[in-house]
Amino acid sequence: STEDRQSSVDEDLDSVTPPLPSISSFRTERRWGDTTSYAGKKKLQSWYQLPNGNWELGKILSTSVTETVISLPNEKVIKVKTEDLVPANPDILNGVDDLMQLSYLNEPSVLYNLQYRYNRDMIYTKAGPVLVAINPFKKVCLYGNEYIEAYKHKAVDSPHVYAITDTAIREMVRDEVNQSIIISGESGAGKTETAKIAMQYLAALGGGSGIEHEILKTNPILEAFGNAKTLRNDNSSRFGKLIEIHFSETGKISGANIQTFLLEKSRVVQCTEGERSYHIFYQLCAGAPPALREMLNLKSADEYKYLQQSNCYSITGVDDAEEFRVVKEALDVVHINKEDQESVFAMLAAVLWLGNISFSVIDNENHVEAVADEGLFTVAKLVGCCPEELMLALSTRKMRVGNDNIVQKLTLSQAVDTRDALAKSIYACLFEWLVEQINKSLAVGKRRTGRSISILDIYGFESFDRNSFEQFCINYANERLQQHFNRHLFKLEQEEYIQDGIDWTRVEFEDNQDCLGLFEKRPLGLLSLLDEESTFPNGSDLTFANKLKQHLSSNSSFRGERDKAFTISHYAGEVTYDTTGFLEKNRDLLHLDSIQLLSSCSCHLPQIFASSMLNRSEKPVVGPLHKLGGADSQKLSVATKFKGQLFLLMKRLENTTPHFIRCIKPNNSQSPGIYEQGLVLQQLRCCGVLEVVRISRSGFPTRMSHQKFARRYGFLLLENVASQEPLSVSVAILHQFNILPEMYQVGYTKLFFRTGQIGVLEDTRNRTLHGILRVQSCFRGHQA
Ligand code: AD9
Ligand code: MG
Repeated sequence: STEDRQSSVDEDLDSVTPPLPSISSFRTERRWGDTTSYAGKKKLQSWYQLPNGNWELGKILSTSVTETVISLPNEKVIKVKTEDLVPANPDILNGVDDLMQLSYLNEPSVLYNLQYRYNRDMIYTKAGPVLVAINPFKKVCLYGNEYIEAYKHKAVDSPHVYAITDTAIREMVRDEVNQSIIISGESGAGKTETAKIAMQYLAALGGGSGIEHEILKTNPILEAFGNAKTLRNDNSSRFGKLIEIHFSETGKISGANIQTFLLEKSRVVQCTEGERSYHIFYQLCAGAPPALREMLNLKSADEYKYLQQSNCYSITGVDDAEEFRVVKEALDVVHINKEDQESVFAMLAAVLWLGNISFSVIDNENHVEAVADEGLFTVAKLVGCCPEELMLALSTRKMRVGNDNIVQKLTLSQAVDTRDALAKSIYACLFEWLVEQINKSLAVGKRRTGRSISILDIYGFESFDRNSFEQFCINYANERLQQHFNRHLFKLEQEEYIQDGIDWTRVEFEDNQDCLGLFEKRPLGLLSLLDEESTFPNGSDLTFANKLKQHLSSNSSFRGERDKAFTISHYAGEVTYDTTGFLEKNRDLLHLDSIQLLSSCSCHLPQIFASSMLNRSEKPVVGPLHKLGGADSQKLSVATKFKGQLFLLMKRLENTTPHFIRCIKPNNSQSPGIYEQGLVLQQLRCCGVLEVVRISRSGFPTRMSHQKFARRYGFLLLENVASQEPLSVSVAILHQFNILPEMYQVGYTKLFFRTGQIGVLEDTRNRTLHGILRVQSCFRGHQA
């Protein structure tokens, strides 16, 4: 409710009813602090920023226009410039469960409020319509059946994922509109856990048909195949996910559908020190029973080159063998039969063994040939082809020159790239195929009602020391989601203004359309230029970077940098991208030879993969490439495919009522109890929480009904007003205090104020009240 964002202060102060303050005012005084020196002073405490950037709460000892003396929590007393102080909220507002209730909505106050709650395991806080969730990095006692029941029956109303999910269900039923729960935040902030908590609530409320168990079991499968240990998160999702849960007319779950985005395939073949490849590889190596081991010629994880590079095989507290059993059980639940499961494991083993295939130089032009060793034979057996064909596919490339077919031998680096591209493609196809099978199993029954709740768990904004193509795509997605977020909030605000007859054209909102345009404009946008350059056989990262500088430098969100780099000014901050590898990653070529090899295999999965690759290559977007470059397959570029997915996603989301959850990571060490202010602040900026605050401030954020306003400030009037009607009294007050016309608006039922306007009135009111109190206490003193 935005009726009055200062409500808790008001209620407290309202207990002092003018003009005759009663004894109950004593309670109020005590809570507000030292009353003897209160009169004439505006604030008791203020935020002071230490040189290290952290904010400390200072008690004000004395103050003038230029200088203020404060005492800090460590008892130190210092003299500071008054203008450097940022107002702090009264203690009574400590830990409010909606940030909008704070009288002062500045950064330190927001940070402090979240920290206050976090220290008490209250990890959820509202910021107006948004739910902020701070990762506790420990078990907190907030979940399970008791809590679900409590939220279901509205026995509790503190902010929670359950509460927001409950609202989604109710609004779906009430308005007959599909709902979405949009979860964002940076790596390790708790998005995936939050999504699971929301699913748990949906399953509990909409369960009954049995399909909810299947839906919950998709989590261990997707996490095994799509999550990996990274330096930021032991269980990091390397793909984005939208799960749409369908409901029947009676409110029961009737099915679901999962869509995934941009799996990080490069991890399969290369991985940074201390990180791991996808969990499933280690689970298979640790947990496969003897018969399966023998069939796949499986070794332990540390015998595979792909897994060796990062020198990390286990995760503290995780038993990969046990996880393997969990995944197998989950595969059973989603109806993937034993035979298919075996094929899946065979593909995984094939990928691992591919990495062990090595090459030897065969001539003095550095051409190579795959070595006919255990690796080569095992891969051939696992995919069902003859070893010679595999050898050829990895060491040569068929080309068409004019009307002739020629065979070109590959150099070592070309051969390694070909091998790795094959491994990546097999894995990515396997992932897609699994999702497809899961979707078949979860398919919505015939009696579709069209009602659904979608949960989006997608990578948040990323800004590292070195940012590449992946960050480019991810941040583009976030730019789109941010626009969706802004427009939604804007709409909410606008509706409230219109409802109360306020001229909302005077409310200004910033949009990130400029930055989105920079990506999407055709032909001179980042994505178009990238695709264009990707089609040129002589295009390189350098020519791409130069082209960007040539065409985009006039755009205010773009800046060319030295060394093939460029900077984009995102809503969440500037990010500099290094174009190294952009073209190759965008082209993501798999040679036709490899596709042909897969399609000739006797096992059914490789055949399916090959045909899905060929199907995709039918749409020639990265066009002229094959004509110039040989027999390479045509296909959609990665960026274009992603853009298409994103457009469909946005279209789907636009037809839903959104609910936003912003996950925050309180520290970088994945440990409980540590709250790093700077880190949190930066995330609050990136995920738009401070934007919510800003948007609400840029409008008329303080609202008060005519009655309440008249009651609260009426006694300050110096002259009698002819009418006692609340609106007349209110207008008289506004005039007496010279509140400028552009600083407020009069609605049908409420008065709307710009930020800070009510402060003047509050100060006068408080001074007047304390004057009255002092007179009274003097009076009482005399009597005694
Ligand atoms: V990534 O972008 O996929 O790398 P996420 O998904 O944002 O990331 P994730 O949900 O995986 O983060 O959370 C990281 C870890 O934080 C989990 O493995 C838990 O150990 C921990 N976590 C997150 N949320 C909670 C929670 N509500 N309660 C307890 C939590 N632990
Ligand atoms: Mg995740």
